[in-house]
Amino acid sequence: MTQLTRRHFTAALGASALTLPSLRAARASDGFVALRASAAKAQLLATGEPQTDVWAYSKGVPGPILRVRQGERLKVRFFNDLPQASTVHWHGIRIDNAMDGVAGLTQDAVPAGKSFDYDFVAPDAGTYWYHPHSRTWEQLARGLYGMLIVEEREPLDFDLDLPLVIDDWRLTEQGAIHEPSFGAMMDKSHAGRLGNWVTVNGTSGPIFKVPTNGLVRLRLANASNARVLRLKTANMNGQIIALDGQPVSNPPNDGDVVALAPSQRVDIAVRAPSEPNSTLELMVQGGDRDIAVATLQTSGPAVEKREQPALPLNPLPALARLPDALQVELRMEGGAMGTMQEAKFNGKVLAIRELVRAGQAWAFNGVSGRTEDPLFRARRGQTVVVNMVNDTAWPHAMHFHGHHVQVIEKNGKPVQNAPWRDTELMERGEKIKVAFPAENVGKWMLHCHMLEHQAAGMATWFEVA
Ligand SMILES: [Cu+2]
Repeated sequence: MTQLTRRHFTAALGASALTLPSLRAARASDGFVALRASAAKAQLLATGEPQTDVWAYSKGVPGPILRVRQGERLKVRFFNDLPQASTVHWHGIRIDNAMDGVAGLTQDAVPAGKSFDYDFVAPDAGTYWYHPHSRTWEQLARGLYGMLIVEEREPLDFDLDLPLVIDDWRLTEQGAIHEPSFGAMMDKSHAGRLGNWVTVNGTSGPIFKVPTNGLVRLRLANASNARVLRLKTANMNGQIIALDGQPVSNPPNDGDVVALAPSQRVDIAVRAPSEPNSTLELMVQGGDRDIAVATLQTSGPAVEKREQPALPLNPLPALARLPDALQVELRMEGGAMGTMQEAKFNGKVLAIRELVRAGQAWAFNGVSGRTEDPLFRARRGQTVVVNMVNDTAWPHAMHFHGHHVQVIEKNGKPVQNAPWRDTELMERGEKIKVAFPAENVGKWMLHCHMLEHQAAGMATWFEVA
């Protein structure tokens, strides 16, 4: 990793176990849970070092864990006490379109001082998260995110359910959020806003107590603006059981590294050591060395060993016959070291120099940024195949709203039984065909989740009618 400092390691020592508040009990009489975005302080650096001024949901980084049972209704009253407009997007949920939280597409941004009621059913069990979809590149980087856990209809037999949100912050030496670089073209046109400080659940190098010999369900989410986290799982002897909320039976095996792109999630079943006070470290691959970002420490007498439960599949619609599918081309262009000469922006063709002056650096099919017309319109129930070509020198994390998609072809080779994901990581130069049944009516974003890329042009939308 480029800029992670030595201090990170020392800061890791001495942090104690911490649990996140859950809002399950805190409901108003009308069933709404309050979620308030405001300025707050967070101890991102080690204890004793300065606190950081952040923006947070209900004063916490991350915000409260929202838990709901599969098929049940989640009602959240969002209050905006930020100095700017905001929304809440429920990432990965196959949601009612009006509740998707995209400013300017599915709702007006909620002005400062106002509130908005989100009210929806979560059809799929799994690990999801929430964050703003308005100036996301700034609001997420300032600390606005939280986990959304949809529990299986029948509780699964794990000894511990442990949601961990990993974030990559860009901080000054005093621990302040680095503000001068917000929106910097250097970040927009390269890898995005990479940070220099990693936290897990808002703490640097936390230690989590886990039951000795217990079976732990780790729910990992990447809340970084742009950093792809490459998790090393070999030392944990863990098994991937879900990706982006959806259970997987044949997890991708790429050595022992799990690439977690911005916004992606992975659930890992981990068997804790059978001796008390033993530790397992969650390692992230760095440039020249690996970094322990969190520690699991066994505590208490050994619990009886239990069988690992299988995750029940979610009711995803099946893919209809592909020969009848709507075929969509999506060529990704631009960025530093790219070949893009010009692109259309706000209806006008601009040469690359003019684009950059307008804060843009990327394009889909020669068009930079969201337009009046969608990339494509699909009929409800129609299978859509999107042929995504990454004609840039950078990786991208392509996020589909309201749907999960399946890779059917990679670099010209057919792929069988790929996992269903809401975000696909594409390495430079890669070509990926994804397919999905367009079953969810409405207007849906399709964008890169490296947030500076999204802000600089890598954003479009599609409509299901
Ligand atoms: Cu990107």
